[in-house]
Amino acid sequence: MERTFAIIKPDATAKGFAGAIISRIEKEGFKIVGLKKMHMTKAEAEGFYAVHAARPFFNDLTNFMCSAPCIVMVLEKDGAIKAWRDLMGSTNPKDAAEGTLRKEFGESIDNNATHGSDAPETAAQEIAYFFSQLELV
Ligand code: RTP
Ligand code: MG
Repeated sequence: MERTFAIIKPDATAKGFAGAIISRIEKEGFKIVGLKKMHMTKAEAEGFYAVHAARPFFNDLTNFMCSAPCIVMVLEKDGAIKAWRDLMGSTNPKDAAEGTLRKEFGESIDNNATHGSDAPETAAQEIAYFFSQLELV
C-alpha cells in the first residue's frame, strides 16, 4: 500500500470545506492513517515548500500557508500518490476537471484548496516533516 501526504489548505479549512473533502477521501477508498489540524509558522511553510524557494510566487505561497490553520493528512491506498493528485485536479482550479476537489473547492491558483505529494521521495519527506511514527495508525 502506498502512502501520500495531503493538506486541506487554509482557504478550504477556513471556508468549512474540510468535512466534505474528508468525506470524499473516504468515498474514494483512501485510508486516513494520520490527520491533524495545525497552524504553520512562516518558517515551517518555507521549509515545506523549499523546492519552490527560487520561484516568484514563493513569498505569497508561504504567507498563504501560514495565514490560518490547515489540516494535514497521510493517506493510504494502492497508487495513493497519483490517485490523490487525480482527485485534486489541476493546480489552477480554472483548468481542473469537473468532479475534482480543486474544481469544486478551489478559487484561484493561489487558493487552490488542497496539496498532494508529487512523487514517492517527496511523499516520504513530507510525511516525515509533519508526522512522527506514533501519529500514523
Ligand atoms: P501543491 O504542491 O500545493 O500540491 O500544488 P502542485 O503540486 O499542483 O503545484 P506546484 O507547482 O507544486 O506549486 C505549489 C503551489 O504554488 C502555487 N503556484 N502558484 N502563480 C503561479 O504561477 C503558481 N504556480 C504554483 C499554487 O498554489 C501551487 O499549489
Ligand atoms: Mg507541488
